[in-house]
Amino acid sequence: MANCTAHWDALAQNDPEIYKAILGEETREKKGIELIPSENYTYPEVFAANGSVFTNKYSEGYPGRRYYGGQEFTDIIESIAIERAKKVFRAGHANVQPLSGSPMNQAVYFGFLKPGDTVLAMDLSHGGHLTHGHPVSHMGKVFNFVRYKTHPDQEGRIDFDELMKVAKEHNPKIVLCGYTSYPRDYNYKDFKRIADEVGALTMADVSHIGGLIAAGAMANPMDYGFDVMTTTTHKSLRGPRAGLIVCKEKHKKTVDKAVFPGLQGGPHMHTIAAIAVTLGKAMTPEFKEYGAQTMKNSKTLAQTLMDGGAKLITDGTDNHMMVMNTTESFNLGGTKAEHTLDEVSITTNKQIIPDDPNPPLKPSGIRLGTPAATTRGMKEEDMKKIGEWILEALKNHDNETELAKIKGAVEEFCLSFPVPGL
Ligand code: DSN
Repeated sequence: MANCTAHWDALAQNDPEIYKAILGEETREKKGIELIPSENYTYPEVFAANGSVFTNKYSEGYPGRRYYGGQEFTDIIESIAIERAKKVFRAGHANVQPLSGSPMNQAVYFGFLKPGDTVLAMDLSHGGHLTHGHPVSHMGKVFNFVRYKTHPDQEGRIDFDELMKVAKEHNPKIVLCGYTSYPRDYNYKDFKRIADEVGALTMADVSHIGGLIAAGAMANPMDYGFDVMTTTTHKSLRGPRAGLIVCKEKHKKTVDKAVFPGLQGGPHMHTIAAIAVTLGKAMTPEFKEYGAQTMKNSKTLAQTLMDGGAKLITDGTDNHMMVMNTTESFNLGGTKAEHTLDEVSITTNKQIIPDDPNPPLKPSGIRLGTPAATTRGMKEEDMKKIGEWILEALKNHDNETELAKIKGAVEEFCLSFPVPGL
């Protein structure tokens, strides 16, 4: 078996600059509270699989149909990963080769659409993602994306009347339900009804909540008859950095051909081994508990922030995340708010809010979420403390003494919550 200690010794000796930066990142991850909703701490078993000999192997094709020899073990791990993904997400077929979130979504578009075809997706400032057709993305240049939005008066929920109107007007080929900053539940039933009415395919990009779906803490679009679902594997799912696609059995050929040879070459077999491990973990009672706790933590953090005077754009949360309008709450732009929290070892990210008058690098808010903190074992009472520290830090953003005091308390608190695998 590969000797991990020898690997680290070799790196320390032969490339101390890189080794030191890795150690620095380990320390940063241990002593701070990670609240970026798309980040998480993975399992020791995932580190092992990800750093394994599969890094050495080329395996274009799919199990039993490869373009290179020596595939007896790659076929085993990819077949296991496929079967586990099908089981976890109750899907007819799974493709575990997408290298990450962007190629995963691109493969779906290229598989099902022709250039110029129309996709109906969420407006970017209301929670959509770059790969849902932002004009700066290649996808936005190749396909015609039309938009739906959230409703400002209904706790930020999707405006389904508007969605139906836009769908009827544009006859999209795909109706896409998926977000990167939408704190409400995804209403799959209404999406399916509207897509059926205009004869469109249904696609869900559940990258943020894939783990919560696997844990049974949130609804699964495949149970509502969706055609395709995509998810990254490193967010709430707690796996390696990658993506996967599940779909109805009848779409197997389209999806597989779109990923390889359509878009990608050699799959990253070390990552696929780690995805298989992740999906094995996702089937355990502990993971079910993790999903439920992540949601409870999110609700508690949101309530603590709102009780302390913070304006959340949806006045609450139905999932693992929340978006705070820091400009309205504390007269503090999102960039300054993010930096202030960095100063007290609480990591968040600046975030545009619906129809933000400010640009993405200087937006009006921040985004926070609980998957990573929950992985470390933090519970509701810890969320209350964290919420109080956030409020204190934002209110005292120009008081260095106060910020230093909060940072000390945060770092001491973190010591009692070990990071898995470190
Ligand atoms: N970067 C991811 C996020 O933070 O939501 C999406 O790709």
